[in-house]
Amino acid sequence: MGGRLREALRISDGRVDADQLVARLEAVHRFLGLVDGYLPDTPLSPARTLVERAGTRLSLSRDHTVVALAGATGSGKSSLFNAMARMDLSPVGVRRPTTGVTHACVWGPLDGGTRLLDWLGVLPKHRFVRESLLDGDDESTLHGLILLDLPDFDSVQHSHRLEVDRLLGLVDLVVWVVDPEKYADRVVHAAYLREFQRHRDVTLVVLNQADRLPPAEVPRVLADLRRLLDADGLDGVPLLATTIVDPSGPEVLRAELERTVVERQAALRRLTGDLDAVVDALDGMVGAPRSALPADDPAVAKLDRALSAVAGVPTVLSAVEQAYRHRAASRTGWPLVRFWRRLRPDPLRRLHLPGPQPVADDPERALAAATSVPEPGAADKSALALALRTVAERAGEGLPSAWPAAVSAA
Ligand SMILES: Nc1nc2c(ncn2[C@@H]2O[C@H](COP(=O)(O)OP(=O)(O)O)[C@@H](O)[C@H]2O)c(=O)[nH]1
Ligand SMILES: [Mg+2]
Repeated sequence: MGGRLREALRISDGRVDADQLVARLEAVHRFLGLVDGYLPDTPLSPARTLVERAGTRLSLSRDHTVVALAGATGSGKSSLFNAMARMDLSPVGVRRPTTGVTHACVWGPLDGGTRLLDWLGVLPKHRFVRESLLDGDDESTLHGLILLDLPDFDSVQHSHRLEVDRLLGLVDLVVWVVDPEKYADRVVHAAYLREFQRHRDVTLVVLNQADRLPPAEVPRVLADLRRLLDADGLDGVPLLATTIVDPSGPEVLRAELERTVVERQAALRRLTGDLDAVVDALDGMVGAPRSALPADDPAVAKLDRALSAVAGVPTVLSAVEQAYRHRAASRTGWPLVRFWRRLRPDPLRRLHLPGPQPVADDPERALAAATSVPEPGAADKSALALALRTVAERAGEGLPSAWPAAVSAA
């Protein structure tokens, strides 16, 4: 699996094919079903969670793109949210206690968006709808956008950070909002941006409050921020400078969001990034194809013998041999000897095993037969245990580390 498979499943122009994504998710689902009960649960749970989440996300709406504005306190998330909506929807504060509530604005008819917002956990009273019919046509280019204004991720309130982390795990695209003062903040980079390496295709960085820098300084700060992003493994992500003090200041962000919404790729790309991560993690549990142990493998032959011994095959064999002689003699030979032989018990019947006629159609007799073969001795049992262990070890040799124990247990 791993890298080559991933590359093969991407369409060459960077677009993700929805059917192929679904096929990959189904393959992981099948894999999880096959190993269920054999492998420990913990390493499999991220894959299980993803398969479920991806299934839900894709079934709720493929027409919507969920974009989150994330960042530190005061970077301007709420201001940009209001600027995109062209309405004051989310409270903006100079020096205020931060809010732990996520606000959402939906462009276009709500339709499937309602269930998506329920799933995202945005409360109905914090949802707004921008219908282009009310504004002439200038909002129609954002149709399908669900923009979220997240709580501050550097909030002193633990619950706010939990809410941010929860939503960052669900949204399709993240716009990281930084300001000239705090753009190099260690927390932003170490705790968040670096974690989004896999989601480079659905990550956007905005240097807001650009008006607070002398115009000549803006390119230098952008270059510095770009260097930090490269170090985070986020090379190539779009980086924009915005300001809300000038009406045209947030337009670059708006244009970027319009492009994202029209493409309808963000959700698929996000899930592809997540899927790549879980597939890479499962890679360690999947080895090269292996053939079964050959029947003439010494370990298999030994197991064969040990199983025979425990099942009482040698006892039955010698009884069959004696019974053959006994029955042959009782049908042939001198009449007096024949009569005398008939008085002696048949060795097979002594074991409650049938005579020449088959027992398959008589379960009771079969059961009686089975229970009358002498119990295996301790030596036979321990020889069997040893033979089993050897076969399990041979079969598990060279398998990825999760498997040998599972093979032995099976
Ligand atoms: N000068 C300037 N101030 C801004 C800009 N964007 C936001 N602000 C101010 O920064 C403060 C924090 O903004 P807010 O949107 O509440 O940030 P949030 O905490 O990230 O939601 C408010 O006083 C805003 O008016 C900007 O582009 N330029
Ligand atoms: Mg805010």
